[in-house]
Amino acid sequence: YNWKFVTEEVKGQVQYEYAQEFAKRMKEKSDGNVNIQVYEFGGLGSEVDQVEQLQNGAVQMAVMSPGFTGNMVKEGQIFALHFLFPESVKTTQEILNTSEALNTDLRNKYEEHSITPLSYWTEGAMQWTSSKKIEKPSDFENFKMRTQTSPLILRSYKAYGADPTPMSWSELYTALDRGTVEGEENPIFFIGDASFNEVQDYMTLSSHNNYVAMTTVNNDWYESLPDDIRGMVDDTTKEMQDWVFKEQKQQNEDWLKKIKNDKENPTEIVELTDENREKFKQAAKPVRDYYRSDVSTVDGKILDKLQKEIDSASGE
Ligand code: 6CS
Repeated sequence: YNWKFVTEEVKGQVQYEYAQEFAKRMKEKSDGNVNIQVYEFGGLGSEVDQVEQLQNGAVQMAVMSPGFTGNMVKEGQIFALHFLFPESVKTTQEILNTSEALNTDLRNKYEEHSITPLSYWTEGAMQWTSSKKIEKPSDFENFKMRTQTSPLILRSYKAYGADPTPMSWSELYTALDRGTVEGEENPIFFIGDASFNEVQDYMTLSSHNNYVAMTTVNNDWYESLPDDIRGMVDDTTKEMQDWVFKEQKQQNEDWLKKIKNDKENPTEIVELTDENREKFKQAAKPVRDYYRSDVSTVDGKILDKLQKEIDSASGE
C-alpha cells in the first residue's frame, strides 16, 4: 500500500510530526506493507485546496482544520465559537476524544462530503498576536484581523468590532509585516515557529479558544480498505491522541519561553484581567445564538449535545 498524507504545517510543527509518527507506526504494524508519504504544507496548494484533494481521492489522508471547511460543512464551525470549550487544554482533549456529538453526529456531516474525521485533537489554546495592544473588546474596533476561511470565525471577530480577512497562513507573515492585517490567532508553538512574533509587538494570552485539528480520510477509500488494514488505521489513530497531546504541550511550553526571552524581537506579553475576559465572553455570546439560528442545519442539536458533554466534563 502506498498512501499520501497531507498536512497544513511544515517540518517540526505539530501536524507534520504527527503524520510522520503515524506513518512510522503504520509501517511497523503492517510489517512494511503500508508506506505513507507525508507532505509538508505548501507543495500541494492552500489549506482549502488540500480539502478538495482529500475529497477527490488525490490524497488518502489529511490533517485538516475545521476552520477551512466552514463554507461546506456548516456544522463544523462549532469550533469557531470562542469560550465554548474549557480553558483547560487537557479537559478539552478528553471531550474531543469521547464526544458523541463530534465523533458520531459531526462525523456524519463531514461524511456527506466524502470526508471522514477519524479523530479530533487540539494543538493548544489560541492566543492573539497584534501590532497594537489588545486587552479588551473595544481594542478590536476596526482592527484588521487575519482569520481562516470559515464564516463563523469572521463573525466571532466582527462581534468584537474587528474587520476580519480570511487568508492562507502561507501569506500571513508578509501580510503582518506590511500591515495588510494587524493581528492573528494561533497556538503559541505556531506563532513562534512561523516567526509571526518577529512582525508583531504584542501577544495576548487570551486562550479564547482551542485550536482543533482533525485526522481525516477519504471516505470511499477508507471503506474499501481490508478489515485488518482499516483496523490498524483505527488503532493508530487512537494511540496518537495521547502522543499529540504531549507533543503540542511540549512545543507550546518551549515556544512561550523562547518568545519571552527573544531579545532581538521583543514581544510584550499581555494577560487578560478577569474583568476583561468576562467582557470578551459576553461579546462572544450572541455568536452562539447566531450559530443556532442561522448556521446549523439541524437546529443546533449538535451544539446542544456538545454543550452538555462539555458541562459534564467540566463538572458543571
Ligand atoms: O493559522 C493557520 O491557518 C494554521 N495554524 C495552525 C496551527 N495550523 C495550520 C493552519 O493552517
